[in-house]
Amino acid sequence: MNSHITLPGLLLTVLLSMQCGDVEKDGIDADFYANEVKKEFLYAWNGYKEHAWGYDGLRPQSNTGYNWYDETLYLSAVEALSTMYILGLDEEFRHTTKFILSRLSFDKDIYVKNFEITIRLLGGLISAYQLSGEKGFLNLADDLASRLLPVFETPTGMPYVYVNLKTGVVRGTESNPAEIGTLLVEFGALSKLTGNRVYYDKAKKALVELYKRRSPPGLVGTKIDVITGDWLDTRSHIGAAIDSYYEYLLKSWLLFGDEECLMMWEESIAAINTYLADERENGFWYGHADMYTGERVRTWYGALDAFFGGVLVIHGDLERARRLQDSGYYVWTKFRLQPEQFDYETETIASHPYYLNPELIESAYYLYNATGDPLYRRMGVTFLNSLRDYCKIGSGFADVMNLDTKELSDRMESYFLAETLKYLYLLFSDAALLDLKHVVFTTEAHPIQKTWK
Ligand code: DMJ
Repeated sequence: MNSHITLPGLLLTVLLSMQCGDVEKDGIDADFYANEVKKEFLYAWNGYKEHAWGYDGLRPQSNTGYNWYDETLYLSAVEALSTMYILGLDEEFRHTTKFILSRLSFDKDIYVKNFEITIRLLGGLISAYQLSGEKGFLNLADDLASRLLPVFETPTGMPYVYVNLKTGVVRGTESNPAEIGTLLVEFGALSKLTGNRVYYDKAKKALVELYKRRSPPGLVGTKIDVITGDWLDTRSHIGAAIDSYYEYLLKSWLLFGDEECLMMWEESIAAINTYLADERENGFWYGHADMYTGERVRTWYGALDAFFGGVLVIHGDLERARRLQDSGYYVWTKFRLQPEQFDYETETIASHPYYLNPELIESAYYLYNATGDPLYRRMGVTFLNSLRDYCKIGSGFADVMNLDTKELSDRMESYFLAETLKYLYLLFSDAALLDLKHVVFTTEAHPIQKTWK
Protein backbone atom coordinates (compact mmCIF):
# COMPACT_ATOMS: atom_id res chain seq x y z
CA MET A 1 0.00 0.00 0.00
CA ASN A 2 1.30 3.46 -0.80
CA SER A 3 0.95 6.35 1.58
CA HIS A 4 -0.36 8.53 -1.24
CA ILE A 5 -3.62 6.56 -1.19
CA THR A 6 -6.14 8.73 0.60
CA LEU A 7 -8.32 7.43 3.37
CA PRO A 8 -11.56 7.44 1.36
CA GLY A 9 -9.68 5.73 -1.46
CA LEU A 10 -8.51 3.00 0.82
CA LEU A 11 -11.91 2.58 2.39
CA LEU A 12 -13.34 2.11 -1.07
CA THR A 13 -10.69 -0.39 -2.08
CA VAL A 14 -10.95 -2.43 1.05
CA LEU A 15 -14.42 -2.02 2.34
CA LEU A 16 -16.59 -1.57 -0.75
CA SER A 17 -15.53 -4.99 -1.82
CA MET A 18 -17.02 -6.50 1.28
CA GLN A 19 -20.43 -7.30 -0.18
CA CYS A 20 -19.65 -9.00 -3.44
CA GLY A 21 -20.72 -12.59 -2.85
CA ASP A 22 -22.15 -14.66 -5.68
CA VAL A 23 -24.00 -17.82 -4.72
CA GLU A 24 -23.96 -19.42 -8.19
CA LYS A 25 -20.27 -18.85 -8.80
CA ASP A 26 -19.35 -20.29 -5.41
CA GLY A 27 -21.06 -23.62 -5.92
CA ILE A 28 -21.99 -23.16 -2.27
CA ASP A 29 -25.42 -22.24 -1.05
CA ALA A 30 -24.22 -19.28 0.98
CA ASP A 31 -27.69 -18.44 2.33
CA PHE A 32 -28.03 -21.96 3.61
CA TYR A 33 -24.71 -21.76 5.45
CA ALA A 34 -25.38 -18.27 6.78
CA ASN A 35 -28.56 -19.67 8.26
CA GLU A 36 -26.70 -22.65 9.70
CA VAL A 37 -24.28 -20.28 11.43
CA LYS A 38 -27.22 -18.33 12.78
CA LYS A 39 -28.62 -21.57 14.22
CA GLU A 40 -25.30 -22.28 15.95
CA PHE A 41 -25.21 -18.77 17.36
CA LEU A 42 -28.70 -19.29 18.76
CA TYR A 43 -27.68 -22.65 20.19
CA ALA A 44 -24.77 -21.06 22.07
CA TRP A 45 -26.71 -17.93 23.00
CA ASN A 46 -29.72 -19.84 24.30
CA GLY A 47 -27.37 -22.05 26.32
CA TYR A 48 -25.88 -18.92 27.87
CA LYS A 49 -29.31 -17.46 28.50
CA GLU A 50 -30.67 -20.59 30.09
CA HIS A 51 -27.70 -21.58 32.25
CA ALA A 52 -25.45 -18.56 32.70
CA TRP A 53 -27.59 -15.47 32.27
CA GLY A 54 -26.05 -12.62 34.23
CA TYR A 55 -22.60 -14.22 34.33
CA ASP A 56 -19.60 -13.32 32.20
CA GLY A 57 -19.69 -16.64 30.41
CA LEU A 58 -21.12 -20.12 30.01
CA ARG A 59 -19.69 -23.45 31.15
CA PRO A 60 -21.36 -25.59 28.50
CA GLN A 61 -20.67 -29.02 30.01
CA SER A 62 -21.77 -28.36 33.58
CA ASN A 63 -24.46 -25.93 32.43
CA THR A 64 -23.33 -23.22 34.82
CA GLY A 65 -21.90 -19.71 34.56
CA TYR A 66 -18.46 -18.25 35.29
CA ASN A 67 -17.22 -14.77 36.10
CA TRP A 68 -13.80 -13.30 35.40
CA TYR A 69 -13.69 -11.36 38.68
CA ASP A 70 -15.58 -11.36 41.98
CA GLU A 71 -18.45 -9.55 40.36
CA THR A 72 -19.96 -10.00 36.92
CA LEU A 73 -19.47 -7.54 34.07
CA TYR A 74 -21.93 -9.41 31.79
CA LEU A 75 -19.15 -9.94 29.27
CA SER A 76 -20.89 -12.47 27.04
CA ALA A 77 -24.10 -10.45 26.89
CA VAL A 78 -22.27 -7.26 25.88
CA GLU A 79 -20.02 -9.12 23.45
CA ALA A 80 -22.97 -10.80 21.74
CA LEU A 81 -24.85 -7.59 20.97
CA SER A 82 -23.15 -6.58 17.74
CA THR A 83 -23.35 -10.14 16.43
CA MET A 84 -27.09 -10.28 17.19
CA TYR A 85 -27.52 -7.03 15.29
CA ILE A 86 -25.66 -8.32 12.24
CA LEU A 87 -27.55 -11.62 12.31
CA GLY A 88 -30.84 -9.71 12.40
CA LEU A 89 -31.87 -11.07 15.79
CA ASP A 90 -33.80 -7.94 16.67
CA GLU A 91 -35.80 -9.24 19.58
CA GLU A 92 -32.73 -10.72 21.28
CA PHE A 93 -30.87 -7.46 20.67
CA ARG A 94 -33.66 -5.39 22.26
CA HIS A 95 -34.08 -7.72 25.22
CA THR A 96 -30.33 -7.83 25.92
CA THR A 97 -30.05 -4.06 25.50
CA LYS A 98 -32.73 -3.53 28.13
CA PHE A 99 -31.05 -5.96 30.49
CA ILE A 100 -27.60 -4.42 30.17
CA LEU A 101 -28.78 -0.84 30.44
CA SER A 102 -30.70 -1.61 33.61
CA ARG A 103 -28.04 -3.78 35.29
CA LEU A 104 -24.50 -2.93 34.23
CA SER A 105 -22.50 -0.59 36.44
CA PHE A 106 -18.79 -0.20 37.00
CA ASP A 107 -18.74 0.99 40.59
CA LYS A 108 -17.08 -2.26 41.60
CA ASP A 109 -14.12 -2.93 43.85
CA ILE A 110 -12.36 -5.25 41.39
CA TYR A 111 -9.02 -5.15 39.57
CA VAL A 112 -9.65 -5.61 35.86
CA LYS A 113 -7.30 -6.15 32.99
CA ASN A 114 -7.27 -2.92 31.00
CA PHE A 115 -6.67 -4.57 27.61
CA GLU A 116 -9.33 -7.28 27.88
CA ILE A 117 -11.93 -4.94 29.32
CA THR A 118 -11.21 -2.40 26.60
CA ILE A 119 -11.53 -4.78 23.68
CA ARG A 120 -14.45 -6.81 25.02
CA LEU A 121 -16.49 -4.39 27.08
CA LEU A 122 -15.60 -0.87 25.98
CA GLY A 123 -15.60 -1.87 22.31
CA GLY A 124 -18.85 -3.80 22.78
CA LEU A 125 -20.56 -0.83 24.43
CA ILE A 126 -19.41 1.72 21.85
CA SER A 127 -20.49 -0.53 19.03
CA ALA A 128 -23.86 -1.19 20.70
CA TYR A 129 -24.36 2.56 21.06
CA GLN A 130 -23.76 3.15 17.39
CA LEU A 131 -25.98 0.26 16.34
CA SER A 132 -28.89 1.07 18.65
CA GLY A 133 -28.64 4.82 19.19
CA GLU A 134 -29.18 4.12 22.91
CA LYS A 135 -27.37 6.91 24.76
CA GLY A 136 -27.16 4.64 27.84
CA PHE A 137 -24.47 2.58 26.10
CA LEU A 138 -22.38 5.69 25.43
CA ASN A 139 -22.75 6.78 29.06
CA LEU A 140 -21.61 3.35 30.22
CA ALA A 141 -18.64 3.45 27.83
CA ASP A 142 -17.69 6.93 29.02
CA ASP A 143 -17.94 5.88 32.65
CA LEU A 144 -15.92 2.71 32.07
CA ALA A 145 -13.18 4.47 30.10
CA SER A 146 -12.85 7.19 32.73
CA ARG A 147 -12.28 4.45 35.32
CA LEU A 148 -9.62 2.86 33.10
CA LEU A 149 -7.71 6.13 32.58
CA PRO A 150 -5.44 5.80 35.67
CA VAL A 151 -3.59 2.97 33.86
CA PHE A 152 -1.87 5.56 31.67
CA GLU A 153 -0.20 7.31 34.62
CA THR A 154 3.23 5.76 34.16
CA PRO A 155 6.52 7.53 33.46
CA THR A 156 6.40 6.22 29.89
CA GLY A 157 2.68 6.66 29.18
CA MET A 158 2.44 2.94 28.43
CA PRO A 159 -0.39 1.58 30.60
CA TYR A 160 -0.32 -0.55 33.73
CA VAL A 161 -1.93 -3.94 33.21
CA TYR A 162 -4.67 -3.75 35.88
CA VAL A 163 -6.82 -1.06 37.46
CA ASN A 164 -9.35 -1.17 40.27
CA LEU A 165 -12.62 0.14 38.82
CA LYS A 166 -13.72 1.70 42.10
CA THR A 167 -10.51 3.08 43.60
CA GLY A 168 -8.44 3.70 40.49
CA VAL A 169 -5.48 1.90 42.08
CA VAL A 170 -3.24 0.40 39.41
CA ARG A 171 -0.87 -2.55 39.27
CA GLY A 172 1.05 -4.75 36.85
CA THR A 173 4.14 -3.30 35.19
CA GLU A 174 5.13 -6.17 32.87
CA SER A 175 3.11 -5.74 29.72
CA ASN A 176 3.32 -6.41 26.00
CA PRO A 177 2.68 -4.67 22.69
CA ALA A 178 -0.84 -6.10 22.28
CA GLU A 179 -1.96 -4.87 25.68
CA ILE A 180 -0.33 -1.46 25.21
CA GLY A 181 -1.13 -0.91 21.56
CA THR A 182 -4.66 -2.24 21.18
CA LEU A 183 -6.58 0.62 22.74
CA LEU A 184 -6.75 3.44 20.22
CA VAL A 185 -9.68 2.21 18.13
CA GLU A 186 -11.94 2.03 21.20
CA PHE A 187 -10.56 5.02 23.12
CA GLY A 188 -10.30 7.10 19.95
CA ALA A 189 -13.87 6.34 18.87
CA LEU A 190 -15.04 7.33 22.34
CA SER A 191 -13.27 10.66 22.01
CA LYS A 192 -14.95 11.26 18.66
CA LEU A 193 -18.36 10.37 20.08
CA THR A 194 -18.11 12.30 23.36
CA GLY A 195 -15.92 15.20 22.27
CA ASN A 196 -13.51 14.39 25.12
CA ARG A 197 -10.03 14.24 23.59
CA VAL A 198 -8.36 12.72 26.61
CA TYR A 199 -9.16 9.15 25.56
CA TYR A 200 -7.62 9.53 22.10
CA ASP A 201 -4.54 11.28 23.44
CA LYS A 202 -3.74 8.75 26.18
CA ALA A 203 -4.19 5.70 23.95
CA LYS A 204 -2.26 7.32 21.09
CA LYS A 205 0.63 8.24 23.36
CA ALA A 206 0.84 4.65 24.62
CA LEU A 207 0.97 3.42 21.02
CA VAL A 208 3.65 5.92 20.00
CA GLU A 209 5.78 5.26 23.10
CA LEU A 210 5.75 1.58 22.30
CA TYR A 211 6.64 2.19 18.67
CA LYS A 212 9.52 4.45 19.72
CA ARG A 213 11.05 1.51 21.56
CA ARG A 214 11.25 -0.66 18.44
CA SER A 215 14.68 -2.10 17.66
CA PRO A 216 16.94 -0.76 14.87
CA PRO A 217 15.53 -3.40 12.49
CA GLY A 218 12.06 -2.05 13.31
CA LEU A 219 10.69 -4.90 15.42
CA VAL A 220 9.07 -5.08 18.86
CA GLY A 221 9.46 -7.82 21.48
CA THR A 222 7.09 -9.95 23.52
CA LYS A 223 7.34 -8.30 26.95
CA ILE A 224 8.14 -4.78 28.15
CA ASP A 225 8.31 -2.95 31.48
CA VAL A 226 5.93 0.02 31.33
CA ILE A 227 7.83 1.94 34.04
CA THR A 228 11.36 1.72 32.66
CA GLY A 229 10.48 1.06 29.02
CA ASP A 230 12.99 -1.83 28.97
CA TRP A 231 12.31 -4.93 26.95
CA LEU A 232 11.98 -8.06 29.10
CA ASP A 233 11.59 -10.55 26.25
CA THR A 234 13.06 -9.69 22.85
CA ARG A 235 11.36 -12.37 20.79
CA SER A 236 9.46 -10.78 17.94
CA HIS A 237 6.53 -12.28 16.01
CA ILE A 238 2.99 -11.42 14.94
CA GLY A 239 1.23 -13.72 17.42
CA ALA A 240 -0.27 -13.53 20.90
CA ALA A 241 1.06 -10.61 22.98
CA ILE A 242 1.97 -8.58 19.87
CA ASP A 243 -0.67 -9.28 17.19
CA SER A 244 -3.28 -6.55 17.51
CA TYR A 245 -0.69 -3.80 18.08
CA TYR A 246 0.00 -4.06 14.36
CA GLU A 247 -3.70 -4.35 13.56
CA TYR A 248 -4.45 -1.08 15.36
CA LEU A 249 -1.69 0.87 13.66
CA LEU A 250 -3.44 0.22 10.37
CA LYS A 251 -7.03 0.42 11.61
CA SER A 252 -6.39 3.68 13.48
CA TRP A 253 -5.39 5.21 10.21
CA LEU A 254 -8.49 3.82 8.51
CA LEU A 255 -10.83 5.03 11.22
CA PHE A 256 -9.28 8.35 12.17
CA GLY A 257 -7.13 9.22 9.17
CA ASP A 258 -4.17 9.45 11.56
CA GLU A 259 -1.15 9.77 9.24
CA GLU A 260 1.30 9.02 12.02
CA CYS A 261 -0.35 5.62 12.52
CA LEU A 262 -0.02 4.93 8.80
CA MET A 263 3.66 5.82 8.90
CA MET A 264 4.21 3.54 11.92
CA TRP A 265 2.35 0.74 10.16
CA GLU A 266 4.35 1.09 6.94
CA GLU A 267 7.65 0.94 8.75
CA SER A 268 6.45 -2.02 10.80
CA ILE A 269 5.15 -4.10 7.89
CA ALA A 270 8.44 -3.63 6.06
CA ALA A 271 10.34 -5.04 9.07
CA ILE A 272 7.84 -7.87 9.49
CA ASN A 273 8.21 -8.91 5.87
CA THR A 274 11.99 -8.69 6.07
CA TYR A 275 12.66 -10.51 9.34
CA LEU A 276 9.61 -12.56 10.31
CA ALA A 277 8.32 -13.84 6.95
CA ASP A 278 9.49 -17.37 6.30
CA GLU A 279 9.25 -19.04 2.88
CA ARG A 280 9.26 -22.82 3.21
CA GLU A 281 8.39 -25.72 0.99
CA ASN A 282 5.35 -26.41 3.10
CA GLY A 283 4.01 -22.86 2.95
CA PHE A 284 4.44 -19.19 3.68
CA TRP A 285 4.66 -18.34 7.37
CA TYR A 286 5.61 -15.61 9.79
CA GLY A 287 7.93 -17.05 12.45
CA HIS A 288 9.70 -15.71 15.54
CA ALA A 289 12.95 -13.73 15.40
CA ASP A 290 15.05 -11.77 17.85
CA MET A 291 14.01 -8.12 17.63
CA TYR A 292 17.60 -6.85 17.61
CA THR A 293 19.43 -9.37 15.41
CA GLY A 294 16.54 -10.55 13.24
CA GLU A 295 17.78 -14.08 13.84
CA ARG A 296 15.14 -16.82 13.66
CA VAL A 297 14.44 -18.11 17.20
CA ARG A 298 11.35 -20.24 16.62
CA THR A 299 9.45 -21.70 13.71
CA TRP A 300 6.06 -21.35 15.36
CA TYR A 301 2.85 -20.21 13.75
CA GLY A 302 -0.04 -19.81 16.19
CA ALA A 303 -3.81 -19.69 15.97
CA LEU A 304 -3.77 -15.98 16.77
CA ASP A 305 -1.18 -15.26 14.06
CA ALA A 306 -3.86 -16.12 11.51
CA PHE A 307 -5.45 -12.68 11.92
CA PHE A 308 -2.61 -11.30 9.83
CA GLY A 309 -4.14 -12.46 6.56
CA GLY A 310 -7.03 -10.05 7.14
CA VAL A 311 -4.65 -7.21 7.98
CA LEU A 312 -2.66 -7.92 4.82
CA VAL A 313 -5.90 -7.68 2.84
CA ILE A 314 -6.59 -4.24 4.29
CA HIS A 315 -2.97 -3.31 3.55
CA GLY A 316 -3.53 -4.35 -0.06
CA ASP A 317 -1.09 -7.29 -0.11
CA LEU A 318 -3.42 -9.97 -1.42
CA GLU A 319 -0.62 -12.21 -2.52
CA ARG A 320 0.90 -12.70 0.93
CA ALA A 321 -2.58 -12.75 2.47
CA ARG A 322 -3.66 -15.64 0.26
CA ARG A 323 -0.51 -17.64 0.84
CA LEU A 324 -0.64 -17.15 4.58
CA GLN A 325 -4.27 -18.22 4.63
CA ASP A 326 -3.37 -21.35 2.65
CA SER A 327 -0.77 -22.20 5.31
CA GLY A 328 -3.24 -21.66 8.13
CA TYR A 329 -5.85 -23.76 6.37
CA TYR A 330 -3.29 -26.50 5.84
CA VAL A 331 -2.77 -26.60 9.61
CA TRP A 332 -6.50 -26.55 10.30
CA THR A 333 -7.19 -29.48 7.99
CA LYS A 334 -4.21 -31.43 9.33
CA PHE A 335 -5.59 -31.35 12.88
CA ARG A 336 -9.26 -30.62 12.09
CA LEU A 337 -8.87 -27.44 14.19
CA GLN A 338 -6.08 -24.95 14.69
CA PRO A 339 -3.56 -25.63 17.48
CA GLU A 340 -2.57 -22.75 19.72
CA GLN A 341 0.98 -23.14 18.33
CA PHE A 342 2.19 -25.13 15.32
CA ASP A 343 5.87 -25.74 14.57
CA TYR A 344 6.02 -25.44 10.79
CA GLU A 345 9.55 -26.85 10.62
CA THR A 346 8.79 -30.14 12.37
CA GLU A 347 5.08 -30.06 11.41
CA THR A 348 4.13 -30.83 15.00
CA ILE A 349 1.90 -29.20 17.56
CA ALA A 350 3.87 -26.98 19.95
CA SER A 351 0.87 -26.03 22.09
CA HIS A 352 -2.26 -28.11 22.10
CA PRO A 353 -5.40 -26.19 22.90
CA TYR A 354 -7.84 -24.62 20.47
CA TYR A 355 -9.65 -21.86 22.35
CA LEU A 356 -12.50 -21.33 19.88
CA ASN A 357 -10.38 -18.67 18.20
CA PRO A 358 -11.74 -16.65 15.27
CA GLU A 359 -8.59 -15.52 13.47
CA LEU A 360 -8.41 -17.93 10.55
CA ILE A 361 -12.14 -17.45 9.93
CA GLU A 362 -11.72 -13.68 10.13
CA SER A 363 -9.05 -13.75 7.44
CA ALA A 364 -11.18 -16.01 5.24
CA TYR A 365 -13.90 -13.36 5.50
CA TYR A 366 -11.59 -10.53 4.46
CA LEU A 367 -10.14 -12.60 1.63
CA TYR A 368 -13.50 -13.70 0.29
CA ASN A 369 -14.75 -10.17 0.19
CA ALA A 370 -11.62 -8.85 -1.45
CA THR A 371 -11.33 -11.59 -4.08
CA GLY A 372 -14.74 -13.29 -4.41
CA ASP A 373 -12.80 -16.56 -4.59
CA PRO A 374 -15.14 -19.43 -3.60
CA LEU A 375 -12.16 -21.15 -1.99
CA TYR A 376 -12.70 -19.05 1.12
CA ARG A 377 -16.35 -19.99 1.47
CA ARG A 378 -15.36 -23.62 1.09
CA MET A 379 -12.91 -23.04 3.93
CA GLY A 380 -15.84 -21.64 5.88
CA VAL A 381 -17.78 -24.87 5.44
CA THR A 382 -14.80 -26.79 6.89
CA PHE A 383 -14.58 -24.38 9.84
CA LEU A 384 -18.28 -24.73 10.58
CA ASN A 385 -18.16 -28.53 10.39
CA SER A 386 -15.12 -28.70 12.68
CA LEU A 387 -16.73 -26.46 15.27
CA ARG A 388 -19.81 -28.63 15.22
CA ASP A 389 -17.93 -31.92 15.24
CA TYR A 390 -15.38 -31.16 17.95
CA CYS A 391 -16.46 -28.18 20.04
CA LYS A 392 -20.24 -28.39 20.28
CA ILE A 393 -21.35 -29.95 23.54
CA GLY A 394 -24.08 -29.72 26.15
CA SER A 395 -25.46 -26.21 26.07
CA GLY A 396 -22.86 -24.51 23.89
CA PHE A 397 -19.36 -24.75 22.44
CA ALA A 398 -16.21 -25.46 24.47
CA ASP A 399 -12.47 -24.91 24.11
CA VAL A 400 -10.56 -28.00 23.00
CA MET A 401 -7.72 -28.71 25.45
CA ASN A 402 -5.87 -31.32 23.41
CA LEU A 403 -6.06 -31.61 19.66
CA ASP A 404 -5.03 -35.30 19.69
CA THR A 405 -7.70 -36.46 22.08
CA LYS A 406 -10.16 -33.59 21.38
CA GLU A 407 -10.76 -33.40 25.11
CA LEU A 408 -13.00 -30.42 25.88
CA SER A 409 -12.87 -27.83 28.63
CA ASP A 410 -15.96 -26.51 30.37
CA ARG A 411 -15.73 -22.98 29.04
CA MET A 412 -17.13 -20.97 26.16
CA GLU A 413 -15.17 -17.77 25.47
CA SER A 414 -17.15 -14.55 25.08
CA TYR A 415 -15.29 -13.83 21.83
CA PHE A 416 -16.83 -16.96 20.36
CA LEU A 417 -20.10 -14.99 20.29
CA ALA A 418 -18.48 -11.66 19.39
CA GLU A 419 -16.00 -12.80 16.78
CA THR A 420 -15.89 -16.42 15.73
CA LEU A 421 -19.54 -16.78 14.80
CA LYS A 422 -19.80 -13.22 13.48
CA TYR A 423 -17.00 -13.65 10.95
CA LEU A 424 -18.31 -17.07 9.96
CA TYR A 425 -21.73 -15.56 9.33
CA LEU A 426 -20.30 -12.62 7.41
CA LEU A 427 -18.28 -15.01 5.25
CA PHE A 428 -21.53 -16.54 3.98
CA SER A 429 -23.87 -13.58 4.21
CA ASP A 430 -24.51 -11.40 1.20
CA ALA A 431 -26.86 -9.20 3.12
CA ALA A 432 -25.24 -8.23 6.40
CA LEU A 433 -27.33 -5.55 8.06
CA LEU A 434 -24.56 -2.98 8.07
CA ASP A 435 -23.26 -0.54 5.57
CA LEU A 436 -19.77 -2.01 5.62
CA LYS A 437 -18.36 0.86 3.58
CA HIS A 438 -17.90 2.93 6.69
CA VAL A 439 -17.10 0.27 9.23
CA VAL A 440 -13.89 -0.84 10.90
CA PHE A 441 -14.04 -3.96 13.04
CA THR A 442 -12.21 -3.77 16.36
CA THR A 443 -9.84 -6.59 17.22
CA GLU A 444 -12.83 -8.18 18.97
CA ALA A 445 -14.96 -7.81 15.81
CA HIS A 446 -17.17 -5.06 17.19
CA PRO A 447 -18.09 -2.82 14.25
CA ILE A 448 -17.21 0.85 14.71
CA GLN A 449 -18.84 3.19 12.23
CA LYS A 450 -16.94 6.20 11.08
CA THR A 451 -19.59 8.83 11.75
CA TRP A 452 -17.06 11.64 12.02
CA LYS A 453 -14.88 13.49 9.50
C1 DMJ B 1 -9.65 -12.00 20.81
O1 DMJ B 1 -9.99 -11.68 22.12
C2 DMJ B 1 -9.09 -10.78 20.13
O2 DMJ B 1 -9.15 -10.99 18.77
C3 DMJ B 1 -7.68 -10.51 20.54
O3 DMJ B 1 -7.11 -9.44 19.81
C4 DMJ B 1 -6.79 -11.71 20.38
N1 DMJ B 1 -7.52 -12.89 20.07
C5 DMJ B 1 -8.69 -13.16 20.82
C6 DMJ B 1 -9.38 -14.42 20.34
O4 DMJ B 1 -8.54 -15.38 19.84
